[in-house]
Amino acid sequence: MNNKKAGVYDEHQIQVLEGLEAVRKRPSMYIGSTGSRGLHHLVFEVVDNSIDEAMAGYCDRIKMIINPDHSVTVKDNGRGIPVKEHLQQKKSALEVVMTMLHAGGKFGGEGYKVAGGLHGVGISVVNALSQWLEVTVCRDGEKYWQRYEKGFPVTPLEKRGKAASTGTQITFLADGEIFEHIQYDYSLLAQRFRELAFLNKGIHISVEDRREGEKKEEIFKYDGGIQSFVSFLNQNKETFPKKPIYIEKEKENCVTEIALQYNNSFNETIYSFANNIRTQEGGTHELALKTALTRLVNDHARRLGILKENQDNMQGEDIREGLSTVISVKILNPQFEGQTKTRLGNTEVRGIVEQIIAEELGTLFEQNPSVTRRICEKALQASRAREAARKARELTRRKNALEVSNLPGKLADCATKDPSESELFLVEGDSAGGSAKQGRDRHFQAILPLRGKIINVEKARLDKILANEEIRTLITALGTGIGDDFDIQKLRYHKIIIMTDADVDGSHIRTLLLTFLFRYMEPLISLGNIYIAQPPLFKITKSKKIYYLYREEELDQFMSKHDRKGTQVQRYKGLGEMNPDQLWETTLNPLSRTIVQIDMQDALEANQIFNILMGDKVEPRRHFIETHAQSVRNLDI
Ligand code: 0RA
Repeated sequence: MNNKKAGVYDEHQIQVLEGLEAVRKRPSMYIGSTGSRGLHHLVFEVVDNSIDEAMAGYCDRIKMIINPDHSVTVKDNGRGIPVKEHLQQKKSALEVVMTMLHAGGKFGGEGYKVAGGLHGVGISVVNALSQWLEVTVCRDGEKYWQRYEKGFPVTPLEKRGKAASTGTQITFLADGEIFEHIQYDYSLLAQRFRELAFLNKGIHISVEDRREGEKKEEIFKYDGGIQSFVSFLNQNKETFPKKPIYIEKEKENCVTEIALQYNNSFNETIYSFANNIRTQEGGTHELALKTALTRLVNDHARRLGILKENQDNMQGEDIREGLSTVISVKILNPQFEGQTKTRLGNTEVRGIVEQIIAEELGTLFEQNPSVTRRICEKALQASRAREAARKARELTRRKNALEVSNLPGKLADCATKDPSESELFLVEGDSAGGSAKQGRDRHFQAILPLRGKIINVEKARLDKILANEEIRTLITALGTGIGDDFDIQKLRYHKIIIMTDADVDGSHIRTLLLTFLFRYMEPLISLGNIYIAQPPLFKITKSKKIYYLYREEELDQFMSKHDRKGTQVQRYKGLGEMNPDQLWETTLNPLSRTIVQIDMQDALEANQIFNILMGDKVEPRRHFIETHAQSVRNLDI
């Protein structure tokens, strides 16, 4: 090594040697791992320095390139790393930054810099873990260049011509002896750069992959900052207000930005950041946001008379139902705590952020009363729904506990109490229900007529689902409870047979029922307890003989085989047109009927079925039910 040959073992040299040795000996201590995460961390580390320069207001363009040889270039138009001789070290400032641990922060002093956690370890760590690294600095009209290997300079700092602008360019090749592999995941890098572009509005960040067969380039630049971030999070959803609410304020050296917008889901999404680092575990800024927002919405709800004097305050979770929020703070000395060092600990931030929300968001609320009203009303609705869901859940729990004595009046139960021989028919409409009750074998067949429309459980909260009469009746009749309370041991019928008309309405009701069962009683499907009845489409009377046909094609076949004279064809429009005897013979009697089992033996297929049945699109759902009805597995014959 150059340094050793020179024989100069001054303080700086020893520090560098010890530092670089330590980093190469225990890389995980500095970058978390030597796997994929650690590898990508190198890039983030270098880019963070450019971002720091941008946060200080000196840089608005950053470019990252994955080169064909798997080295990475990061270039910015900041001030450029200082190159003058460092008085104490007798080295250029650049070399100090590149070789000494935690040297970066010694310059500049002021400004918002990333610290703690895995970030902020400094470029020297990247340098130490690189097979080689080359840095070009444009400053004071000059272009400077230097090369390093495994952290040590292998050339002196060279002047390489004139420079009209300023900036820093660093290219490094991660050391294959240190890392498990040096294959970068473009989308992982792009995702973080998109995030950085959201968090630092106006900065132009471009990402380019120049590797063979991977060539692509993207540009991230968001003048709306985190307001654009929230729009991005809510894309493809119905939103309110149209543009996310946005506030920005600096107070006591703490820059706070908040953007929020409701969407039509019931989920809450909070992304919080401190100095561009995602604070997964939250912390003082996130806590302040939640507390202040809850207080603000409750205050306004009372002022607007939406929340009456005798009513309790709404809870935070009610106010945040369907809310997407991004909060980003930039502070001077961030303290990161918690298991993964992703919780902001700075106590002073709490008061500052609460105050900013009260003032800034408070003003916006006053200036936009219609928006404020809608937010308050939405929260109140969520609060009522939560209360109703709690009561409804309790109710179904209690009902299940009381079992048979509380069975719904509409249910015509069977005589046997042995679930393994019991069948429950879910029948569309009262008239068909009446025929089925008369036509069934009451020893083992129970009938539950379903009158109204079944609620679409995908489009409603649990409270509304459980307020649905048909659903409640069904839950009570089956005896198992739902969701987390589901207990297969309590199932009262081992065969549950859905019996609906062979028309669009019937198929709709069947779909809604299956959707409910998938969502809240999934084991019934996977264990094969659910069946679909196959009532006939046609009744043909010929020479006092009766034929039942179950499919359209069968009619043509029948007609071509038989003489039409004296042939009466009746198309059944609904189950209600059959008398009890006919219903028994065609649809109920295990010896003559056909029923289709809905099964989910193949997990993959099940997943697909789930998606089809759960999706927004009606057509694939209908198609699924129709095709399943074709692939009849006749279990009774
Ligand atoms: C130390 C001091 C100054 C700038 C930088 C470091 C700096 C580092 C990096 C790393 C990548 N890009 C960078 N840009 C700047 C301030 C120098 C001055 O006062 O002019």
